[in-house]
Amino acid sequence: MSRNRKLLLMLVLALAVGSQVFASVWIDEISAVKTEDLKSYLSLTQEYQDDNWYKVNSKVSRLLEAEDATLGGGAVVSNKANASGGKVVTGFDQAGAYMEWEFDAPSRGQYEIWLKYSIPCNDADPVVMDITIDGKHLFSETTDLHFNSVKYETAVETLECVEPASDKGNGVPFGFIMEKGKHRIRITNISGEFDLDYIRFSGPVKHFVFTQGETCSDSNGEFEVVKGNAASRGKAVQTTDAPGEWIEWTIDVPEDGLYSLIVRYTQGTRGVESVRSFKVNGKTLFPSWDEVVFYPTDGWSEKRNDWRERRIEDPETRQPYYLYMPKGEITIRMETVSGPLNIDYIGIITRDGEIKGELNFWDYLRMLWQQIIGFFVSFN
Ligand SMILES: [Ca+2]
Repeated sequence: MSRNRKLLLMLVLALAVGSQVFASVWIDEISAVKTEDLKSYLSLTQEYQDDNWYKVNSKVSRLLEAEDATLGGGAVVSNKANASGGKVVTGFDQAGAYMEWEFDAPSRGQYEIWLKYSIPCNDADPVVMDITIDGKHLFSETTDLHFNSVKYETAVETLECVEPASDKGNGVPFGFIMEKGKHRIRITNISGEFDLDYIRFSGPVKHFVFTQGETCSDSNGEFEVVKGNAASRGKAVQTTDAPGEWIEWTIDVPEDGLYSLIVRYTQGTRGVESVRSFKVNGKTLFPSWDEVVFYPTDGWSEKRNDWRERRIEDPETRQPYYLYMPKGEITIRMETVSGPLNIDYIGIITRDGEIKGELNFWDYLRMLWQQIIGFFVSFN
């Protein structure tokens, strides 16, 4: 083989190897872009259903302390009284700050992710973050998640679920799919600031806790306990139409979470709108709580069941207000603005909670009896 031929062969070989290397790098880059071609959560729900990704049971609940995470980008552990574990992570206030946990998923399924955090002041900018699981985004929304929307009396401490920003407080929280076993969960700051106490992985949290209307304290001690057909335990409290008179109940919050207020009531005077103001722990949390309107039900539950359940909602969006309530006792105060109103019970309920009022055997028997009487009255 001549020298020129050898050189030519070497050149051909070099070109062949070089183009191979170039091609594989190029293909890697293309596929990297492809994995980031993300779909929205909504468009994935059918796929999730087809692949049997069910939401995990509400009893599955795992709490990971922020202070146990691997930290970077300026995030550091700080002591804080009253925080879970006595510590939080601060310095999550600049782009690129991150926290990463290893989460051992107890079963295959869709997990809700909740974050317990506090913001520096009432009107702080929302926190925007990015969440990856095992280094990947599950759906497009995880690159741009907004926090800081839930109100509570302290205003700066909240527990919030990762959910669609457009649908805060009333939508379906995102489900993060994970196979059983260990996963790396990382949150990265895009903008804003918060101190994180812990992160919780769980199924939908369900609670409904209520107290009897008649188990209350009031401004003049003269609120009358009345019998009500189909009332829980057969009794309710009659609140007066005298403006400024109030009635107050105490409720035990079973676990830290988001709850709305629920009232079972009758208002049997036609053409009258009864108005009440509400306070939780002595504070009016929303401007509309100064005048909550109760429209007439069909009667006072004297002959049949006229009770209605109602969550206290935003009058504009008609969606219930969700409040962050820490475990422990709270007080709910209702003050008369105008009109009469009977209260069977008042309670707090989580988004997925089921309303199951406590009707006993005698309540059901009384309802049945009223129905029999009603049948004969209408028959004659
Ligand atoms: Ca903590």
